Amino acid sequence: MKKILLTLLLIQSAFFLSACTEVTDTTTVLPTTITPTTMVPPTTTTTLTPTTPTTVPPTTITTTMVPTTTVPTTTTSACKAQGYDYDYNSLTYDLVWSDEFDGSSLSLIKWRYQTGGWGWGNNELQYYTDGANTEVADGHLTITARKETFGTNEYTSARLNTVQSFLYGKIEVRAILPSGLGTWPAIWMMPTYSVYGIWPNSGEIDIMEHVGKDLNRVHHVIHTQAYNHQLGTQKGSSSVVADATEAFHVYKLEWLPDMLMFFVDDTLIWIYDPNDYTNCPASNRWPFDKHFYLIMNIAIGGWWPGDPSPSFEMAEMIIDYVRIYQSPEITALG
Ligand SMILES: [Ca+2]
Repeated sequence: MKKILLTLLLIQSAFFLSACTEVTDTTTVLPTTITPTTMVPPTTTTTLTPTTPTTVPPTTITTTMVPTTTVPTTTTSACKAQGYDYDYNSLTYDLVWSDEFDGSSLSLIKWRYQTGGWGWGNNELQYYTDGANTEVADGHLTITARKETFGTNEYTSARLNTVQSFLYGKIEVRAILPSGLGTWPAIWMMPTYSVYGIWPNSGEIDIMEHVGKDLNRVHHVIHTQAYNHQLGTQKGSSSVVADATEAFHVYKLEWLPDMLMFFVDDTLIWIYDPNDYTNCPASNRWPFDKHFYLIMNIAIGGWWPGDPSPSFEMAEMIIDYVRIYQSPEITALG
């Protein structure tokens, strides 16, 4: 059953890929250099600021910023993402978590601010504040990046994490992306606990990334121990969403026990299935069997997006809702 369904999925995927213009090859995605939360520095951030950020490559910086965990980085030999027997087309889903942003303030029961201005391992320029760069009104959450001085940072913005974490499910975020050179919005997921070791060993799922210098190209990327930008082996894909910075689209992840499916609206853009690359995926290719939380942010500057233009003043990401569904059939698989 699984193989038949997978075949159907791949046919379906091929159809969508052929129907979608300008889908790129999975090996050509630009490096994704978002830094995981395990690398968040202590409150005295200056000690972790790159000493020569304009010349030190990301790999070196990231390596020097891994202070928080002692979890071994060795991987298990057990095959992952295998042995799950389910009928994809028969799965049912229940809404288990959502924020429609219908109120007048951000729910701090659902979200927490991640603050700081230390470059986040990517030479980013913004300081993430704890409320001054977000607004909830008219059914929307708006994250605003601004050119304004905050300490030693020349820009401010916000980065929000869900308090709750999740294992498998559908994650849907309906959003209008910001535009402007140097902007780097992301909707992504990081592991709650680094069970398989520090980044990238415990994984990172980038549901949506966009950089202003490549307007309207939406990226979907995963990082693992075997596949990550430090090695130049990250897996991902992208497509052009012609009005991504002007109109709402739904950026969706379907996270199954054996594959990750990335959608824009109802169009399947890419599937990550580690069995496509190896006969017995271990955690170095499939760390996605642990709980992850969702992150939404706008970074400014950094190695991938480059500097904003001198005329940059502000940019907004408008989020209509975040909805997370889980399937009892998948949950029952254990
Ligand atoms: Ca809404």
